[in-house]
Amino acid sequence: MNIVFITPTTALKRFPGYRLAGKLYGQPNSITGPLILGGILKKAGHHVEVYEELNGSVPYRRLFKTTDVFCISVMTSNAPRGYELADLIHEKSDARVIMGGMHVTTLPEEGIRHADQIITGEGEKVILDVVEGRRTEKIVEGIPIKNLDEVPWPDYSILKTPCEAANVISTRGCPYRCTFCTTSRMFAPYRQRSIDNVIGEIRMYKRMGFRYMNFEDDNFTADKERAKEICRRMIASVVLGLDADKKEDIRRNVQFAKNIGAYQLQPAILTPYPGTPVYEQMAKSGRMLTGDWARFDMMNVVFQPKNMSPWELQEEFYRAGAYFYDAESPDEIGKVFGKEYGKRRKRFGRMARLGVWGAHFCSKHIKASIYYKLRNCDRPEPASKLHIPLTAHFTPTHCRENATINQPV
Ligand code: B12
Ligand code: SF4
Repeated sequence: MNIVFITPTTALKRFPGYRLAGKLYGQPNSITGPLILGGILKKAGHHVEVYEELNGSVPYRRLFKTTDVFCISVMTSNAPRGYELADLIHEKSDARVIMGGMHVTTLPEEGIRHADQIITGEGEKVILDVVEGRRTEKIVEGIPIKNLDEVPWPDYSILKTPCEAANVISTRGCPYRCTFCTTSRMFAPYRQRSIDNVIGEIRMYKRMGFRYMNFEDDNFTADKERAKEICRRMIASVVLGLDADKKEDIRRNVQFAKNIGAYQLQPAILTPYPGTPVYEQMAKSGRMLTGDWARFDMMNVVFQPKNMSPWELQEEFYRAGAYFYDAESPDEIGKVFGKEYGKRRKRFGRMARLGVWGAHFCSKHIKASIYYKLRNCDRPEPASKLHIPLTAHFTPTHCRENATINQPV
């Protein structure tokens, strides 16, 4: 069979200017689920191609004619585009559409309105049976793999869109349960790969000629001794807008990331994802500002924060970027990581400042823009008006809440 995996993305992220900024921020890289699942299908004799809309264009016209099964990988912010694609595929071809990933694991009833079948949770153990027609239920529950060393390494030979960095994920899930976190629920329980297995994968990427590799574990330092053994931490990740957060706390966290000499800052606005306790809490107490999934990308405020207005939080996000990627930082980065990184940082800093300027401009002058609405919204819409589900649970039984909910670490 001809099988095509697509990881969709929003219209904004398909825009060439956005792709360019993404390249300056870091090397194009790929979500590994489709590469792992595609690799399993290829090994079973199928022809597989994998595309990421974020990184390049997809030859849909050709694919509509030649593909038997489309597999769409759906997270919350790309769900509307994923559904649009699924409807288009059904209209233009006879291919089947299977969906999987974070969002449809949480809300399979929403996804199944557009797909022929949904696989919830981890797909490795069931993908072949579903594609080859031995499992025909509309919603198939994926089974978490106990021994991660059994998972095949991602197969980059089937990836058709640009990719300069290989993603290494040495664990799945996290021992904690922050109330806003999707992945600790999606990939439960927390599991580690053996260090030998991880090193083997890294060696393979070196042989393949990858110059860059990213550790993309959700909580790489959960087991500090193990983390030290693999490599030293280079990326600082900060969540902005927790109920306990005041502006000073956010600024202190960003300052900390700068003080430790982190190469990259990934400021992320707290995003109440369906399936998390924070989502239910916000939806039920009427604090959600929108039900437009495309805005759930951790760069837009979609809820009413406790200690500041939505726009103030959005501004703190911009401030964090501007402060971290300031005009002096390229020199410091250049000294530690080399000239090439210094230059890259300089270009990224400029693009980031341009983006912030654009968002501010829209917030003041373009009434139809989301930024204008955010700046001028004084009160959230009641959830009933937003048409969002008030509760959403991961369907797999192993993911149901059974642990104490921890505060972020
Ligand atoms: C690497 C990564 C990226 C990379 C590459 C992703 C890409 N090109 O789209 C980059 C940096 C570019 C990125 C970008 C973004 N990301 Co990201 N990313 C990750 C990360 C860290 C690892 C992904 C991964 O490889 N996981 C491991 C593999 C094994 O899991 P998987 O891919 O989900 O696949 C398994 C299952 O989901 C399922 N499955 C997946 N796809 C399919 C498809 C089918 C048909 C089937 C049957 C099954 C199936 O089976 C797979 C095997 O078990 C995850 C966190 C995480 N732990 O997953 C966040 C994560 C997916 N990203 C997230 C977000 C928010 C984003 C951005 C919106 C960030 C932004 N502000 O722009 C963008 C959106 C990109 C887009 N496509 O629109 C969130 C999504 C939350 C949610 N509930 O939607 C996550 C979960 C991080 C988090 N902190 O919560 N991301
Ligand atoms: S520390 Fe919290 S946010 Fe980070 S992966 Fe673990 S549960 Fe999720």
